[in-house]
Amino acid sequence: MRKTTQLKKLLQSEQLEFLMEAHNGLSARIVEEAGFKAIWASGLSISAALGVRDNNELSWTQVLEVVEFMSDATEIPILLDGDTGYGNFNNVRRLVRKLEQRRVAGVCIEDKLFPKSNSFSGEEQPLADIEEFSNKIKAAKDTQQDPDFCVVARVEAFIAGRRLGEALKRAEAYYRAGADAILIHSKLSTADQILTFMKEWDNSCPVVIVPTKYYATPTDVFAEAGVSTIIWANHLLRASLAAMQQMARRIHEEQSLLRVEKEIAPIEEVFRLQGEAELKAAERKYLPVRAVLEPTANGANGKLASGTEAMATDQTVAQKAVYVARSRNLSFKKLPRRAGQ
Ligand code: SPV
Ligand code: MG
Repeated sequence: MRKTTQLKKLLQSEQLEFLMEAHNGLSARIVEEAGFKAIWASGLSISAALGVRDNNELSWTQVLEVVEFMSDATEIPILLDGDTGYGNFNNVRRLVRKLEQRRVAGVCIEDKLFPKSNSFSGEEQPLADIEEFSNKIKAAKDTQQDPDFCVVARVEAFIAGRRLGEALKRAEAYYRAGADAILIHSKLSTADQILTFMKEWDNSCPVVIVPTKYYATPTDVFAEAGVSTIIWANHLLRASLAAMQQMARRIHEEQSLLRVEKEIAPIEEVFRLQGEAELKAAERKYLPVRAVLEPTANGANGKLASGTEAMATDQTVAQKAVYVARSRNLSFKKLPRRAGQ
């Protein structure tokens, strides 16, 4: 099933669904292996992982490059946190075209102004004009080639200190403009704003939430309220921060790897997550073989002609080398050709 279709089905499913944050190819693969059905490519996490602020300090093509690595590394769909769309309707159109080319399943855009700030930082969060933002949504929907590409409209009314009426008015306008789902955001430590929104929302399209600040509310409460999808927005980044800070301090203090080696992932796990096994299999399939002669058990020299090993430039030469080695009772092994040979 196409990634776009997977994401659309997830947003429209009857049961509560979950997206987990990732910020690069490696974390995206970890999310997929953990069993999640989809990935949230978080603007906060991607920018933080690159050491910059979540204030559009990354250019949109830099974000695109990161999300391309994530998309290549996984088969589950990715919903990109596209901030405000990096400009006006025209920038959104170009973004959607580029995301589709990279097999990114959807984009979420928020009704703030470029350059945006993270929703949890500071009080000043100016909102976009409703009509202008609705047209951005419309432009995105008109641009997509794949009918299942998803555009999620994020309502920041509560973040900007506005009331329920404003949140509902915006959500309805964005739905009418073609949004596949509404993301309603809140920075309160309780879920009050979200639950009152859900009571009034007429369920015309699915609702997505990000319970980073109201994390103490049990997940069942959201399911009962009719929420479609929960985004765990930054938890892999924050877990890795804690692990890296602790490990850097330990190794700095201990000036030795002796005690820490057992506590961290083995190098082989890094290779596995990078997909080393696939490359090995591909080498067996695509690289010409060479026969290497080795001394036999009785001490005979494995030299074939003047060299120490019979290099094969193609299969036929390799087979000849193996044949000669066998006829002289020499042991041999076949190795894949190394780069430059
Ligand atoms: C992100 O993950 O970048 C988000 C969610 O936009 S939040 O940080 O809660 O604004
Ligand atoms: Mg963001």
